[in-house]
Amino acid sequence: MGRFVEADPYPYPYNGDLRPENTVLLIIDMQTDFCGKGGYVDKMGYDLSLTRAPIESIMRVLAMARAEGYHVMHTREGHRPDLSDLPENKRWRSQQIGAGIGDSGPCGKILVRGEPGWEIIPELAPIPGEVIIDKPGKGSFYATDLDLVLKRKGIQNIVLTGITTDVCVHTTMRDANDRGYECLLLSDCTGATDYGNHLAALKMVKMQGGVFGAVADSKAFIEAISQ
Ligand code: C5J
Repeated sequence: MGRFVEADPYPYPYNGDLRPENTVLLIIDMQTDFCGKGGYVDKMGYDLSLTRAPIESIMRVLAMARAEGYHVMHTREGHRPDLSDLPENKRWRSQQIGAGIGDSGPCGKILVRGEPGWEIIPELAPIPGEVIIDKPGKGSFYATDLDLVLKRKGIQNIVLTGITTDVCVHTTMRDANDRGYECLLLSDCTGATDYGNHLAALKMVKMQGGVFGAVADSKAFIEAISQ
């Protein structure tokens, strides 16, 4: 029989083995720096409504995942206060667009661990028992213990949400897929700094029979896990 989410281009997961024990809701970088006033994305001059768009849908999915006993994990992009883990070229590029990583801004030092802008927004704050992964890069596996934690918990399915669709969410999804995890991206639970890039990122997943996994919306996911 199995349990499936109505998804594109195939019902997810491929084997119908969708259970709280083997599935994680991964919420990527829902930090003030990426969707709050005065944060990194705001300083770069992008439209915050695009990166704030998924907040309500993620809140609904999160509430259901918690109620049904699914694993929940959060990531935060950020650097050590001494910037010793910040590549020089990443810093230089951020300075060119007026949002230098490590520079002081309205929400403290941009993308620096412990600063107000680096915190996860209150609406989606982790609760005790939920794993938080601190990452210096765009992908959630690079220089973190995410893979170890997933393996220790016996997780096979990763349901991806958060921001931004085309950068941290995509990098994480591609890497997770290469590692053999079965991935689902929730289209209304993610957003990008450019709407065209958001749509393109969703489309890329669905090529080649689901080259990185599948795409569904939050309604389909909630329906599947609340059956
Ligand atoms: C970016 C992210 N866009 N969380 N980070 O720099 O996608």
